Amino acid sequence: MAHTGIHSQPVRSCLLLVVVSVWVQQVDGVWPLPQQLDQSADRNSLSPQRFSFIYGRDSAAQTGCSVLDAAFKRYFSIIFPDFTKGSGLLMSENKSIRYTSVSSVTTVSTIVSCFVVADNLSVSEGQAVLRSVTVWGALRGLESFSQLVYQDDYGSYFINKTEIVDFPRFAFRGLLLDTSRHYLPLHAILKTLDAMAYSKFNVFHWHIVDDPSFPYQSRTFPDLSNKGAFHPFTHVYTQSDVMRVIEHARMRGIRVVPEFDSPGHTLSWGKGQPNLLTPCYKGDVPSGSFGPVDPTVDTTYKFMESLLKEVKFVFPDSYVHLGGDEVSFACWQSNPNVRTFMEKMGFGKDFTKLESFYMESIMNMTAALNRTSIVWQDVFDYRERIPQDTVLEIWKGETYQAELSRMTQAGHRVLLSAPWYINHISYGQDWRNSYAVQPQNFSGTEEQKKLVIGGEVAMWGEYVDATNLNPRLWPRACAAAERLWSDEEKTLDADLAFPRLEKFRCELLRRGIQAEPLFVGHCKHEYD
Ligand code: CP6
Repeated sequence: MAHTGIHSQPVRSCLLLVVVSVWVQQVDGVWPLPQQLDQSADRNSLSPQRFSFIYGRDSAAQTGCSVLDAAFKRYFSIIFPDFTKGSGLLMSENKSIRYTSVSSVTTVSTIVSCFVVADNLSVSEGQAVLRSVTVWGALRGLESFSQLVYQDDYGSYFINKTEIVDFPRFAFRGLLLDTSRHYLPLHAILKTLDAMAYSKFNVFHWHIVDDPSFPYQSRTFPDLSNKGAFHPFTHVYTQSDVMRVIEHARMRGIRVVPEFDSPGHTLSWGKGQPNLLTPCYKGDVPSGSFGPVDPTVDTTYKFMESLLKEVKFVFPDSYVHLGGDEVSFACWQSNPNVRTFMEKMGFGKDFTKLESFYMESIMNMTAALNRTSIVWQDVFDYRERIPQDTVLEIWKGETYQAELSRMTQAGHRVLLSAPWYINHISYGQDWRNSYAVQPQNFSGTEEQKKLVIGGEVAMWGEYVDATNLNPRLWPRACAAAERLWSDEEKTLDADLAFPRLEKFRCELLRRGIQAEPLFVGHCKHEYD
């Protein structure tokens, strides 16, 4: 498999997963719910000593496929936590192990892996087969498989006979973390990526810099973090940190989309990049404070071009998020140079035109770098005619259905985030609100509905750091994960989902994710 496979994959990675002749007691035990799931009460036991993952004989992917080799090891540890201490070698030499080979579909991307489940009583039945067109689909199938295995009161492992056919409803299933309001240590980000994979999220939207701090250590402009981070050494993401995040994500089938939000939300940039921000005026004199990026000078565009070139080099994903939200016009208005520029450009007093002028220019840069822009809805709200392939992200809560209609009417692909701002908390089971969201319930044609490519859970960082990130994210983000993955018709009833989510939350705890409780109750295993 090509090392950069995930970045060339279409976001829409279809997955066909068939688990046949597998054996289990907990019916409907998979979160998010698979598209088709048939489970019988036939239960088969699994023996950790005799279990291994192997590649199907005809699979295009074989040992040496780094993503799946590593996933086999991870999922063995997840399924059998007590049996992972010794050697990492999982292959058993037991003769009773067999595998079923399945035909390959295409060359590079075909993966067939075989679960081999050896059972003392019926060895002939001791196997499970996972078929997928892509490596990424195989990862999702391994996750589902791992959720099917359970232990009885004596610690024996079981799995019921199960058949699953599965694929995602939406191609883009994102989670936003904000590392500017609070610095999140690398391990917190990596752990979040683990948990994302458990819920089948596939995009990490890294809102890496913003007003309060600039933790990204740039090679081209080292002063941005030297002067703009909370601390120049301890509160930064070095190039090697960023590479670790990207690689950790890739191994789990997760893309990393960086956001360099401008022209607003850039106060921290100004510390290390003189003359980038607009000086605000009080009457005829500079007040000493700064506003958004100064869109009237060439140096700004030269800087942005260099920065975006670096971003392209460092982040291999085809998407770059350019922000464009919440630009305050007061400072621009106060500045005489900006006012002169406005007159020269014929913008009158309409500062949305100035923002559009700036955004258009950096969207063009991004396109010239062969990257697709994602921008917040404000950019569309100010100027409906923007490059057609730009993806628009909706964050304003009140009006999101109308916005979905307007944006898709204009032919744009859209991401929905507004109803999934889970940095907001309230008393009670607020996951039910996330669960009730229907991203395609707006007035529009079938063609328009198809332009909704997915959505994002947003965890803004004003009140969140590594101490409370996990319980605030999990299991609340799981509700959106199921909405983005599963069939709408089969997931209408939150009461039906509740016991399955409770169980998944316990599974997250077992895997070391400190997910908060949904309500009164207990897990079989309690963790501190
Ligand atoms: N930071 C940036 C933020 C927000 C946005 N952009 C935000 C706005 C409203 C709420 C939560 C977050 N903190 N850069 C909006 C996209 Cl409720």
